[in-house]
Amino acid sequence: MTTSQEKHKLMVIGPSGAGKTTLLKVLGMSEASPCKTEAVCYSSKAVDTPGEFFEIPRFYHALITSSTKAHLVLLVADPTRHVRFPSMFTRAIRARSIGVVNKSDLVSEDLLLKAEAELRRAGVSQVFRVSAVTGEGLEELKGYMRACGVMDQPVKTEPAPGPQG
Ligand SMILES: Nc1nc2c(ncn2[C@@H]2O[C@H](COP(=O)(O)OP(=O)(O)OP(=O)(O)O)[C@@H](O)[C@H]2O)c(=O)[nH]1
Ligand SMILES: [Mg+2]
Repeated sequence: MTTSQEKHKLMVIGPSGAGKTTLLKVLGMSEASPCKTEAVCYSSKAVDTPGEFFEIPRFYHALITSSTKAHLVLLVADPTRHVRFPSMFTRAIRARSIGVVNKSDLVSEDLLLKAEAELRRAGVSQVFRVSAVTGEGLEELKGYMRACGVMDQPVKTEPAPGPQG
């Protein structure tokens, strides 16, 4: 049985080197160091997946099965390298999916648009542009994640009490 806590996981899927593990880390969803991800990796808040599982169709079943544990899937594209996304890939995924074009710090508008078009081909209707390195676009993405319940609301700090007496 899946508990509600297990269900509130963020999952990342996308080509090798797209920055999935780095993104999870900067979003505060994983402690893992961004080195090569070799297997599907579950943590308390996230499901990280190896790029090869997206690039080699015989591994799709592992992504589909793991997606049952996720509440939100980020389909991550790397605009520095053209990778074809399977048409309507998201139909097989068992959770809400959105697109993320990462590495927005590295490429021109033209390449960002191409990566976004690939994500839309894969079936996402919403795409965020971010850079896991500069932080660009991350606040918008976090806002979406909060609305989906996969990230806690920011803690409101009370104003410090004034001097007593
Ligand atoms: N410039 C730039 N580099 C990035 C960004 N995000 C990740 N990287 C770099 O891209 C490389 C790959 O990042 P990872 O997070 O390991 O990529 P991954 O998608 O998890 O790769 P696999 O585990 O092999 O599937 C690392 O050197 C990161 O520092 C980004 O937004 N901008
Ligand atoms: Mg990784």
